[in-house]
Amino acid sequence: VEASIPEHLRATWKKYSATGFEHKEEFEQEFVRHIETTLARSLYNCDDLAAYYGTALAFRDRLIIEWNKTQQRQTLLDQKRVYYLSLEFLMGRALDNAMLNVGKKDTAREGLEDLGFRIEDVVNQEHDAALGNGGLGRLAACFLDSMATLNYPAWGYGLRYRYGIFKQEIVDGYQVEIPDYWLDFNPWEFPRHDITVDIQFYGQSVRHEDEDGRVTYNWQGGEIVQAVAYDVPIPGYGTTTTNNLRLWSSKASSGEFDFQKFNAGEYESAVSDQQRAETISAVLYPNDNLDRGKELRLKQQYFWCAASLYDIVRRFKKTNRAWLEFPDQVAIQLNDTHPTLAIVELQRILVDQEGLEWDEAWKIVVGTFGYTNHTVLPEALEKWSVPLMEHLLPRHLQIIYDINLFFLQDVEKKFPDDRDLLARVSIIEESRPKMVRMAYLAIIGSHKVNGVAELHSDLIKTTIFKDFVNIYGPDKFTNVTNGITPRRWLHQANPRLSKLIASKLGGYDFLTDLTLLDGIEHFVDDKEFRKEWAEIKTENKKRLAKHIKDTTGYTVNPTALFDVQVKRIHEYKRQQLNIFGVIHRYLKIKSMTPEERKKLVPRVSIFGGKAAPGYWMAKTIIHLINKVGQVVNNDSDIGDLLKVIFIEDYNVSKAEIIVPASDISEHISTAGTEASGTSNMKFVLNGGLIIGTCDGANIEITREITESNIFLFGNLAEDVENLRETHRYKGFTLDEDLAKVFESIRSGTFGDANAFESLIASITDHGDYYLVSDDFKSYIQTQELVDEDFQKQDEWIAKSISSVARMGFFSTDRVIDEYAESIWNVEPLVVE
Ligand code: Z57
Repeated sequence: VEASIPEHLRATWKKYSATGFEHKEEFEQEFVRHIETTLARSLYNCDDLAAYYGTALAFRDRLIIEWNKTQQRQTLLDQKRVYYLSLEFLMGRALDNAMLNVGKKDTAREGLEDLGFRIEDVVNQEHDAALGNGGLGRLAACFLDSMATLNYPAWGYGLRYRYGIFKQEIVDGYQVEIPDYWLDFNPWEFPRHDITVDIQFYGQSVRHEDEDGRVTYNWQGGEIVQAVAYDVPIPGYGTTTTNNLRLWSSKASSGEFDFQKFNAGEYESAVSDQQRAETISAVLYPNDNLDRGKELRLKQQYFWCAASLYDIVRRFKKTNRAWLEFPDQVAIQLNDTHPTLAIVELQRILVDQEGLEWDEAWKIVVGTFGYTNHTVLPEALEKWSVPLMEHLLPRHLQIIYDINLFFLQDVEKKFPDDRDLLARVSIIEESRPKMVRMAYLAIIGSHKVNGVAELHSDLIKTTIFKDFVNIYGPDKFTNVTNGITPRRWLHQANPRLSKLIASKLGGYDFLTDLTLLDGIEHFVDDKEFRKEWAEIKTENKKRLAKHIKDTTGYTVNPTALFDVQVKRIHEYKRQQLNIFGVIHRYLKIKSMTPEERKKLVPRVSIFGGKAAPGYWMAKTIIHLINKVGQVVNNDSDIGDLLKVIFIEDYNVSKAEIIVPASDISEHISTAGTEASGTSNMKFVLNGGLIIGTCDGANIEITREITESNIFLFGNLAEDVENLRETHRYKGFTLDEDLAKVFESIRSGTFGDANAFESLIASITDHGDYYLVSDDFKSYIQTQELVDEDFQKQDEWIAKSISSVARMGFFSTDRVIDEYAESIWNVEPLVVE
């Protein structure tokens, strides 16, 4: 079907082509038009929420116009494209970001003022797009921002969950999960009801042999679910490039539901078929760094991989190229092992549907994929049971077995008679039931494997993937240290700091070349600059203090030291170490004379983060933090010297308030467990110092900002294994001060002691796997150093400034250029 407008009619078309607003007056006009027509409201009925929608729609028009042009340009120039496959995109709010990226925030501010609105109130109406759990999902969102900013022809592919990560409420000190129904009216997505893919599940693989003896397999029967595309425009900063994030939504394939069943009176079954189909994209699994092996999760993974690959292959086929050129046109990056089935699906398409020979197809597959590993935690490494895989995806399991067979044959050739090696590297784990090891499949099906920080990339090469380094050689494995987008995490979250920096550097170029930040190092000794720097921090702390007051009722002193740990709650991230440290501080203050107390630095310990709903220990940690807060904050003997705050429902938009307000933040995982961490980068970029272990990206941050600007403590990764062994076989001695903390909890200081027994026992009786006791002393001592240094405010500010000056390396712009160069082999598009 020819869908394009005939040549001789195009002039008329072009004359009326939409352009979007430019000036304030045009913005106002568009705003009012959308309120009055799109939203069917009026000036007599326009609250902040309506104003948000009006503003969002005015900006959306601009984005979609540029989106269209970008897509046309990418199609016309037909360069190699990148596809970033991620089950999570933790986008946060879109409006503020869109306004800043297209450079029209001031225009909107003035326009909104003319119409009776404050831009901050309008922006705050937006519901976060929370399609992710934590670091991995937020990294994907930062990548999208950088890929668009750098003009790479790049698409994200994900799932359009009806429910994102749950909303957290704290009731009586316990976490309660509330569903996050966010799609009521989302102005940032465009349903593409014409872009659908039928996705098959179950059924059987049928063997067929033709007259020449050629054997083929065909996947038949089972059930079909339809994938519908929803597109989200991704504007780059300071460029017209507007890339696409395509999210798939599931629905029953007959459209509504089975009318035959319906007419036959089987109403319930007709409706339940439909509901079962819609269930696939209904909800994000709320686990971070944990694999639970649920069938619905596997269905989500295949549904999304199959729809995305169909789409990518369809686009490639339009160019009429030979299949061999596929890897020259397409790079697919796997964000963790969640999309590993895409490898198998592409092999199936090429062999079963396009009739390529196995070897030819496999070369194409391996040339196309890259795999990023984000964790070494054993409980997070995905494995799927063979019976489940066989039931849901019978043909894929066969292909996996063949991939494994050919791989093991190659290994056997290279390392003859090493049966142990074959068992160790087999994709199939010979357990009961047998399991498919997804990371191994991802390694074998990709041409590059990368970790996300230097230490982490070294660790995967020497531990979990050691055998594969032997087999493939070291060049297949590489490091790309994570980053963050300075647009959202500096310019948007901390506009005053961004402005101050721009005033010294003569403009905002640092936002697209973050290494330019080193220019502010010249002003470290500038009194006036230091003063303004400190004032901005105080302003940001006041803003957070207000949020704390509004949401918890507690009053905190903005001149106190703000000590922040916000991230998913996990034993390996050791929020328990932090709260035990807080209790230690509390007990110490209680035992001090009034004279001694005068010398103390008042501190506000701020926590935030969600626990996976089934993670009992993480929920216990949240409970303890809240109970400690109740006791300490209401202890009149303590006053401002210590406050303990748990901020409910930590998410991206809260991070934008919290991050710029920290004096010190905690990144204190057991060495060797946090692959990278990215909030550490956000805090330092906003002038906060950090206390941390030698783990993940903390190490590279230290290298950049120098050791005198960071508070490091604790055992090193290389010693962790030995310490654990020692605990297991020689028993272990509890740190004295930690013992006192436990005594105090057990005596009921923070309410029912039984509630916290399992948390204490995990340390005292079950081997202290995360080395809380081993690191306690050096943690406490380092916190004392923090107190001392904070009292020398002038030096503290100097540290803050020179740290920010040296953070250039941690921009996702650098990260994306590295992926493009060393893994994807793609070039940016030239955009006038
Ligand atoms: C997740 O957020 C991360 C790793 C995972 O395997 C899963 Br599942 C979720 C995180 C790491 O824990 C962080 O250390 C890292 O900074 C982040 O991924 C981005 O690489």
